[in-house]
Amino acid sequence: MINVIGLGYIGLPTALMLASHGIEVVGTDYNKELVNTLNSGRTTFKEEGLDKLFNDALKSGIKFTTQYQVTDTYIVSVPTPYDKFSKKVDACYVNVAIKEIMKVCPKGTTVVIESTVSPGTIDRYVRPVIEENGFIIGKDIHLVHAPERIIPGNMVYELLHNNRTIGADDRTIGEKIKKIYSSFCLGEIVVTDIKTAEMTKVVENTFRAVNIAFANELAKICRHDDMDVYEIIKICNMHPRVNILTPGPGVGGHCISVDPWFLVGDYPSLTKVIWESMKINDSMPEFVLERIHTIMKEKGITDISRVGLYGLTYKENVDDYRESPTLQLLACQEKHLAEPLKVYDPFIKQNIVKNQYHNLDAFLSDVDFVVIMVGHNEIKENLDKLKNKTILDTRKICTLQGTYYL
Ligand code: SAJ
Repeated sequence: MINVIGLGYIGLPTALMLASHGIEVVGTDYNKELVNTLNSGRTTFKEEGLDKLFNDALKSGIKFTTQYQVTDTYIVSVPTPYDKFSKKVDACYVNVAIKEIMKVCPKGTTVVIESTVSPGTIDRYVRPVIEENGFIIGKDIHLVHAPERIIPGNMVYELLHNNRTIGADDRTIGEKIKKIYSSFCLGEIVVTDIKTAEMTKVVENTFRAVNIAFANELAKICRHDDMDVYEIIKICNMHPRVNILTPGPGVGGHCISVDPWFLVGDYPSLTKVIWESMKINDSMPEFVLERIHTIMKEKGITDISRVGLYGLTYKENVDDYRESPTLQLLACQEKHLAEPLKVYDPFIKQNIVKNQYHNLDAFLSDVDFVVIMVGHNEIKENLDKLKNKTILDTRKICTLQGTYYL
């Protein structure tokens, strides 16, 4: 049996995938409400194919509980935030999980850490905790790091098809865990050591962050000198070795906007490009705010209460709003003591900010200037409703005449 610890965006789909491929799985989370929701037959977030996977896993007998189980294999998928001041990874949730596992696990257990951690985290923060509790690593507890790579918005497909990395102290244990993931994973699974696995995951997300920052910097240069950044990127990308990403209103989510900071925190004198890239990405919400004010002046719009932000999530067609550019923009506005702009997002049902709407038509009837912060399918299918409005499109999805871009 496998006990999956942490039933969030990664732990839940992983547990469901294992269960629906014939493995006995118990999912554990400290959050009672979340466990109750799952036990009442409902998933806790929206994702293409997740409900079907959930039903398959239920039929296969998956269980959800707040209790840690007595078993020989644990998969830990808990958050790893970064310390805002030191920028270093904060492994406190991983350590809580390890301590709880040690209270119940039999000798010879394998603990697989899926949570993203910076290189050396397991050496520095996890091994000492295990040893302090009298366990011998490699005998009483085997350690494995198997970072995930799935992208929100396409998680179920990517869980099945992405290549994976497994880092282990002991190759035989690595191969044993590879066999478990191979029960559903159609991609190639590479077995390596733990520190290499830690580094590859952080590097992958840092690569993307740096490349998004490059696109964002181009957007700023082009705005400064009145050039069309999208046309320029389109043409550049026709070169066989150039593939520039898309500028946007900022970088959100719990991965690309977080993981590169781990490297900055651990190697401050060696991470100039990464540090600058993170700063550029973080500056984008304020850049959008400045664009809003410039356009208002140009169009003679004086009433800021008639300006609205479309989209609150960190990207299109997901319901995750952690670190979202819209929240960053609102925080920036708050610094200037301004009344928050009106906001609407079809994916966010609860009230999380002031002046939030829950219906597109009601939102549109209260604003004259719409800022598209997220390119959800809903707005793509309703662009005709934006006719006669002033539009700032930060995602380049709107082709209506007169639309402003980044
Ligand atoms: N963004 C841009 N321009 C782009 C691409 C993205 O502005 O060209 C923005 C998005 O709007 C969003 C942010 O960047 O705000 C991040 O979105 P994303 O779609 O690039 O990535 P995530 O954070 O949803 O998922 C990433 C993925 N990592 C990589 O592609 C290297 C995913 O594979 C990882 O599993 C995930 O992080 C994770 O959990 O670490």
